Amino acid sequence: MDEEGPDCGKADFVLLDQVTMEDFMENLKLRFEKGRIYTYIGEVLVSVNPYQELPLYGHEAITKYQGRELYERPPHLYAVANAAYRAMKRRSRDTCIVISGESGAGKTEASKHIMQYIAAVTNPSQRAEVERVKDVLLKSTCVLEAFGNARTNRNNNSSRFGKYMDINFDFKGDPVGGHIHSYLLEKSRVLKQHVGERNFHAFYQVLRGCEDSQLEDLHLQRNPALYSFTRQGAGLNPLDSDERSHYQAVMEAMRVIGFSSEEVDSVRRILAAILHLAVYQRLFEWVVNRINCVMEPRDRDPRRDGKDTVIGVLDIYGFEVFPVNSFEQFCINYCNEKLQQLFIQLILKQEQEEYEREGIAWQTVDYFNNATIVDLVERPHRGVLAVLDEACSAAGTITDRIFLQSLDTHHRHHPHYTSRQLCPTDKTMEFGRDFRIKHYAGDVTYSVEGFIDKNRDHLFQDFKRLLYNSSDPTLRAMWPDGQQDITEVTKRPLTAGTLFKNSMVALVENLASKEPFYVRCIKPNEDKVAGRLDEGHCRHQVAYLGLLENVRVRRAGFASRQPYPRFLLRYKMTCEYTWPNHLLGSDRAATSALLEQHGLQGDVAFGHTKLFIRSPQTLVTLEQSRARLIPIIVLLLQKAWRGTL
Ligand code: AD9
Ligand code: MG
Repeated sequence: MDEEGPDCGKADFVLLDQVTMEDFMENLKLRFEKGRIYTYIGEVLVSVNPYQELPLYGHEAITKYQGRELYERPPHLYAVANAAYRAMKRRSRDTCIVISGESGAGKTEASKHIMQYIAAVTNPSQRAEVERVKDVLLKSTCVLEAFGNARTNRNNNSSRFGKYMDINFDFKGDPVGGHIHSYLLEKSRVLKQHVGERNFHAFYQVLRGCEDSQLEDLHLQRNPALYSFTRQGAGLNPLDSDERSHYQAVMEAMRVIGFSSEEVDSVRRILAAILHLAVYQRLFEWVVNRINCVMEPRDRDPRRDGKDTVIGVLDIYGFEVFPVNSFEQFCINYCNEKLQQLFIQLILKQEQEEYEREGIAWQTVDYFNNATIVDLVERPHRGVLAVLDEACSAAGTITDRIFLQSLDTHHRHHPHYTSRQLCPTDKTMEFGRDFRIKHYAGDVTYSVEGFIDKNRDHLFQDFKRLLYNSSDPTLRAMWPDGQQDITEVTKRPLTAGTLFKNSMVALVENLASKEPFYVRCIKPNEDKVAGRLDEGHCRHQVAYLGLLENVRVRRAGFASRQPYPRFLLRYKMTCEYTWPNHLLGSDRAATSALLEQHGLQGDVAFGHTKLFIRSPQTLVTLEQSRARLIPIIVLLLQKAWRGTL
């Protein structure tokens, strides 16, 4: 970290003189201006999107971080990737890297740098199978971005699906496979894009990139403006603002003419089935599955009962607020609440609890716990998703408006919920259409229009069967459920919201079972401009990401903690009283003797079962001492082996 020079601010926010928002922002800004976009809070990496190419990446930089401890070099994504990799290799522990931050903050770019680092430092012996797996891992990002990313008003390459990728490693620490979980593709984008936004990149790529003859075979013309699905982003669609009132007028007209409510419902569902196109989603899922088939580990490690060690990388859509927010934004923001909850539990709450458990003196730090918002969304029977499911399962024509009334009834006293009905003077919400949730990252007003249809996500079995019976094998493969018999089909399918909730619960459980590393991304300005850091904008993100609390907890705490046996296993060679075995009664006493010999006892606290180390420098000193001794010990062992000692 010394390499950065004195004028670049503090490389770890923990080293700030005082932990105030002003001090935090000053340091963040100073570093950003000097091109230092990365800063630590302990082991958490804070990253600010520079919106320009900086000379921070590539082969040379990777070599600088390879095999180093986190604090030995300036803060970097490579250091985090390296730490996760070393933890996985040293202790055979599954690890994960959770990348969070709002849309456009740099999560996807960060995940790509992490993957590149892992690919670069593994497989020194050039094994063909490992090379193949690495190729697929790196290329999969590009393919999935084509099908799952699009230009939005917040980000020109916005991920419209969540991605969690497991990379499997064998006992040598080389990648031997992987698996991608994708979450809730924003498929409504196929049909409709906001002004200034575009459809998924893949459509334009086909139109722009195909040979003339290929386009002719597909009966396509090159100009995206000729197709309704791809021309909307080009400018304002004059029909947009009229669509809603037209729809309501048609519904009313049908009722007056004498269509039964069941008939209207059927018409609406048939329209939805046509409009949903669930085809694009299947295509996307099929692409993901194909990649997964190719990445399935072939040779499992027999020493771990066929279980590889894993590093998981999570790059999921960031918190989103648009002028009109729908079911998709609701799911995306709920997902971010879940991840924030995990962060609080793992980094803040667990840290405090551990100190208390270990009998280490501790001053409680207050932090905002968003558990109440997660509960508002996912609580059984009453939460927003449960109320929505109830509306979807009700017979007859329950409307989005009735769903909203039901929400109002259930949550009228909830501190994080409101609507126009509950707050009639607030003209920023529309009566009978909007509800608002006070998220940890800010208020978001949701329009309930389309919630019920999107949650039901119906597709007719006839339609599935038709596509399953297609002569095109790829299309057939996308519709395996088209062959289900009628008894299976008539069972009520799980709704989109419930499926999403289940996948989030499983994701969080999965992450919590691994050793986590965090990258917290910050978007410097709303205009995607290079080198400009808008203070108000960043301050808000620092606040809602809980970064100040993170620093406080970290400062009150310790850079590292290790159970005594593990500590001794690694460092006992550095002390004459502990090498090769100690006779000091307890591991704690041996640890104390070791630290005393190094003159480091002032920087630690002794817990009941673990050693707590305050500053990173202590770890660096121990590591250096160990590194110096290893060659000598190896030499001695070799001599002993040959009998020449
Ligand atoms: V979203 O939630 O998927 O909408 P992300 O993933 O957080 O969002 P992304 O990584 O796509 O944001 O970054 C947005 C843009 O910022 C990129 O397309 C780059 O142009 C730019 N960016 C981000 N990180 C870097 C970086 N480290 N160096 C240079 C960057 N440019
Ligand atoms: Mg992204």
